[in-house]
Amino acid sequence: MEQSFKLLVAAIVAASLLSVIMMVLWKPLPEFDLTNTEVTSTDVYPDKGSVGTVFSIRAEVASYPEEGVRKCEQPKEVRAVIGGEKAVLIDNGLQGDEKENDCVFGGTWNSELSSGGKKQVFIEVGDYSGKIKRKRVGNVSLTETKCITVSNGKINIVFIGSNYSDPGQIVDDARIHSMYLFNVQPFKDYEDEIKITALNTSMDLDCGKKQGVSEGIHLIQCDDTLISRLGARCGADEIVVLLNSTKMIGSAIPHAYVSRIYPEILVHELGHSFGKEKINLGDQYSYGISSDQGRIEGLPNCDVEGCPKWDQVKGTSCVKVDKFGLPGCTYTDWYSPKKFDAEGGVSVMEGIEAREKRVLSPPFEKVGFDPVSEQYLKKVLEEYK
Ligand SMILES: [Ca+2]
Ligand SMILES: [Zn+2]
Repeated sequence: MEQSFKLLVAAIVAASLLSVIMMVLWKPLPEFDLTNTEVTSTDVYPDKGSVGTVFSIRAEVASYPEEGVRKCEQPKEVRAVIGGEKAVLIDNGLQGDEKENDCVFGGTWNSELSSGGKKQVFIEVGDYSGKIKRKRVGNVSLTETKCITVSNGKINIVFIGSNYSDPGQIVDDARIHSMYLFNVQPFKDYEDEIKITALNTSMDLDCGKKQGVSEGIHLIQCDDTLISRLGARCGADEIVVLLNSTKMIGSAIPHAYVSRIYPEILVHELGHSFGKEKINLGDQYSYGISSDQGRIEGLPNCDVEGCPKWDQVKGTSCVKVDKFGLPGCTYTDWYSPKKFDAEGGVSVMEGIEAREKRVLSPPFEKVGFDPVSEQYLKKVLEEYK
């Protein structure tokens, strides 16, 4: 008798423990009624682009249980379906969807693995029983990313656009930039050897500012891994990144980056990036620090006192002061091959001052390289040939 009583107590204790555990583990399914749910406004940005473009999608999904009542409930899933590919949309305030739990769901779709063409866009809302409500909300057009030959030759300079709204625009831009470049020596002499390729993409190459050599100087930094991969697709020897911006900006290393409306700045940046070294030509203006404070070990167009590097090169000298009146060629203890001369052949590596403008069209500033820089670029071009 006592034995069975103990067993009974043990059984009751076990059963109540189990129910406590069950109560902790078991959560009721959220209440969600698909029948009253509507997909109202939607937004897909951009509405066209090249393969590889990341699209942002927003959709408003709300329940209308009775006249005049709008509720933000949590469906099991809200997703966009674009050309058969799915992108989950979330209402947590972190997906470009405005506030948390405000019926606006957001997410992104990376078109990298898609083919070109017109794609239908649907928004799907799923409930907890597996039912789905589907609404067609529009289309996006995807352009195949292609390497388009602008001019023929062996040394391949590939132009890649960042954030272009029209992927085809890059072809026209590459043509204008290269025509300008072919007016500058030594590129002029190598026009027949240089191939110009444009990659028609509207991808965002994630270009932003980063801190430069000194306070106040900003450089451009993009997703260079992606850029190198895109360039390799077109067999690039050199890559130029055109930014869809009208700001007077340019930067170099490892590629040349420039606003699409300033081919003058491109020549300067290409001076830095053109060639197989990490830094090729240097800035012929002073950074305000000496060479033992800096990280650059040597530059073909800057030299120590006496300038032994170019004492055999015609038309050069050994100049202490840059065009801003400061001593130095990159570093304060280095010298330039040519004295600044605003009238005559200004070396573009002294720093470029372009006229402020709004569009990519002539007149462009006349620029050139000094004999030492020109000779260096010629050597690089010969090595590529
Ligand atoms: Ca939201
Ligand atoms: Zn520079």
